[in-house]
Amino acid sequence: MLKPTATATRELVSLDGLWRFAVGTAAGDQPWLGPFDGTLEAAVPASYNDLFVDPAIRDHVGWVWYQRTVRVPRGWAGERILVRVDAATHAGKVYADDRLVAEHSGGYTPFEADITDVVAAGDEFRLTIGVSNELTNTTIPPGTITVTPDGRRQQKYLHDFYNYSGLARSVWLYSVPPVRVSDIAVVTDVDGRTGVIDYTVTTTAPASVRVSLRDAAGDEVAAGPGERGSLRVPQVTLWQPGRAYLYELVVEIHDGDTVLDQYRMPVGVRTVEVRGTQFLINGQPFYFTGFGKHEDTAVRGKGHDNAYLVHDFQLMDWIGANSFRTSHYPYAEEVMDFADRHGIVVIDETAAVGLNLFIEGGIGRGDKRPTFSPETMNDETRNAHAQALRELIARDKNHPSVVMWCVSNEPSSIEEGAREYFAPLVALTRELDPTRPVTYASFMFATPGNDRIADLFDVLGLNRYHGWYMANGDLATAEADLEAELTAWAAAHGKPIIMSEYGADTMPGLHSVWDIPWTEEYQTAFLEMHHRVFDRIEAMVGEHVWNFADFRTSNGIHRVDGNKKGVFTRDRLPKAAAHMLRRRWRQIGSTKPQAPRSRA
Ligand code: BDP
Repeated sequence: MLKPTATATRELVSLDGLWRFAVGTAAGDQPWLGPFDGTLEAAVPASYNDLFVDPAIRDHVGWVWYQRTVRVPRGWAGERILVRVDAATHAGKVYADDRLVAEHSGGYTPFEADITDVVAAGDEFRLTIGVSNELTNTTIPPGTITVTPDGRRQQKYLHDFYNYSGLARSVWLYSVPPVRVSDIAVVTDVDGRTGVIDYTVTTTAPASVRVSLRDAAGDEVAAGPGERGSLRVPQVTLWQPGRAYLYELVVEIHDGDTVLDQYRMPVGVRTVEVRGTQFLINGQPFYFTGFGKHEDTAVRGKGHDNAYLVHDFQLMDWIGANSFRTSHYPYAEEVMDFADRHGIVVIDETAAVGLNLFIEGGIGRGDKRPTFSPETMNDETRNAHAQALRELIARDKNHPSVVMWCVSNEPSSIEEGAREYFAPLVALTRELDPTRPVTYASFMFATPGNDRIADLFDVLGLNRYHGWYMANGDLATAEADLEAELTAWAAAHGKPIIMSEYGADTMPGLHSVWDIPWTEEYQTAFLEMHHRVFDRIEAMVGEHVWNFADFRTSNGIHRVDGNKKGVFTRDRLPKAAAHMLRRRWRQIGSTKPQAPRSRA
């Protein structure tokens, strides 16, 4: 799905700002039929939960409503007119005046409505968007709705981060020509010093297509006619981690000399490959350093914010991180574009987090129901998961920064039914994108002996908490356990391993000369212990600390004002461990560190 953009033939109006807002039935039974009662207004983009002080809004389970008046630019007569919602978490319904024009499930991927037949150029219309935060056993991510004895509906879920909801990303009104480019797919390769760009253009009607590739100076370096083809760029400048270089692909539809449509897209030329226990980018072994992140800030919740985008990437640069994982859902497209432009490598994850009744919310034993069964994660769940994969890959397939798809975070891969659930999803991922490796982040109770799905994947992602949830406060035991575990995984599969999560909750300002959990010294010693072990294991190809920053969670006795495993606080101040990571990562760059030779 193409990102809306302004070109010679397309226009774009941002609908971000303040919208009228109402919760549940406060807006009436059919809120789209007229202006809401009440005076609430909500910011878009932002999660709505923390904007208000009313707990009834924060804890509401079900639909909320956003509304505003929109004027269609008068020059748009004869064009197709669309509304694009970058994200409605977790389900959305769009109404133009009284008419339902789009519905969508899945909280982190975009959808759009063609409203050409409902509105007119130059006129105003009422745009109403309903957003539901409900999670069930057939949504991705899954959850359960319970009712308290006094009749309150409560949303439970199997992940720890807070269930922020609303219009957390931008909403757009845009125009496109009737005959237009509806999709573009590029796959890049390198042949000696020549870059190869295979492209496929999809159009809404048979049309004469021409593509042109411009370098960063704007000079055409390759061109071709037709809906598909292969462009060759002699002396190509590659997209490299830390050294991004982007060409621009200009796709045009012509009728004689008239340009009917034009779309412009950045393209980075790079290759990705798994060979043995190595992860190669442009043929060079790549060692991932960085974080699992969250889209999470005070007040705006998961609302996209360009200031935090810039600042987070500045901090990743400061600390020497070369990569991150979009734990635990697809991030805003602005983030992916920024990673493309700044050479940050991304592992792109679906919102399939919490497919696990064996653990709940990270720790603690859950109930004994099976995770995969008709009553729990079933065929319908898998269909929703497949749809989430389709939409993720449709949206992000052209980003050079994305080097791997992550199908799920911490599924109960040890239970009966896990393989039947995951094998078709991995096959679907490979069919949709044969070029990128596929991974999953495995949970701490999975071992090479009991895990049923690891062999389906190219790279093993391990989320492990030796020294935190296990052997808490005992780093000597943790070190031995971690080394034994990594050695066993490496021996069992002969695949590259990324530590996709390791981290310790840390309260900034707590200090100790001993190994006392929650202190800044403990977080540092905990991470250093991991690094010693990683450097001794050949199959390790990366380390992603959990988490970049502290983040909001649902309530629970093991959470103090949220999850505190951040290397930065929620307002992005460094804890002591940040300085240690900075020394290590800036020194190693993207090259796997070698363990110092033993002093035998
Ligand atoms: C892991 C989850 C992650 C949690 C983390 C934790 O993947 O989302 O935040 O544990 O408990 O199980 O800190």
